[in-house]
Amino acid sequence: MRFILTLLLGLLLVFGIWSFISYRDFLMGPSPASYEWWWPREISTYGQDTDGLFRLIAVMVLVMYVLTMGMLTYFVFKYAAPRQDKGTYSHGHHKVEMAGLVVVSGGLLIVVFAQIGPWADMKFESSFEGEPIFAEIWASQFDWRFRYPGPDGRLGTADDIETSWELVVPKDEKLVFNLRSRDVLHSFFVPMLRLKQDSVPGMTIPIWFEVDGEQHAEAFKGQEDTSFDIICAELCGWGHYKMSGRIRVLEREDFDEWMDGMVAERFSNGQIEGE
Ligand SMILES: [Cu+2]
Repeated sequence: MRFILTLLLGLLLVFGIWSFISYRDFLMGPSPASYEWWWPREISTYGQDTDGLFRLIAVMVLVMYVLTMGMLTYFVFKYAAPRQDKGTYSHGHHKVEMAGLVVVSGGLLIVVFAQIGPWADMKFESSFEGEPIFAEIWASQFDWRFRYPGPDGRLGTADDIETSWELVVPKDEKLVFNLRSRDVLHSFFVPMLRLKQDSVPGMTIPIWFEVDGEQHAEAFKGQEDTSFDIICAELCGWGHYKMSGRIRVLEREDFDEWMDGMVAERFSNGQIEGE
């Protein structure tokens, strides 16, 4: 029994490390070429920071896992040995417990300080102050809708352009969006941009991203479809599973052309107010 238990725990330890390293075979199935370790490739300007944090935490978790599983395996083996002596009562070891606490707190402090910069860059308004709102992103059960300001450059007017499913954006520009919800909590998640933000009914939450043109071209080299996924990352109701969308990235000129086409299509009978 002792040997079987030890063997099983040891196998679990090895399997844990194996699945951590070759996660694709366990979690992702056959992955598209644009996948890296644990993630699709990042193509946004702050993607490297997010990945750096992810790797840091992942490695810390791996170390803790190996340490605790290794100790568990060893102690199960050691203390399951048949012995003649009586059981003893132990009140623990103060110094060892303190050392464990200090190590764990130290690890958490490293994470705390490592994330301050990237978090501020991604979430604080100071990093996009003064930038105009590029578009509104509306979440509702169960789709994404995008509202552009239209020719007058102002949101909430008669010439606004609304699209659903597909968000079209220019590359290499810092774009600020207002994220809003029509009904319940949703979460706007774009894995390739390393962007995730809850949308909350009654709140207007500004978010931003900038698609790095070179990285985008690199990630989709040789592929016809260069758009990528939007996912709802908040269980928002029965249709949560189908609440998806795409982001299509264009050069600025092509984007303007696309926008002109949208305007022409919507208002071809000259119905924009004031015209
Ligand atoms: Cu949702």
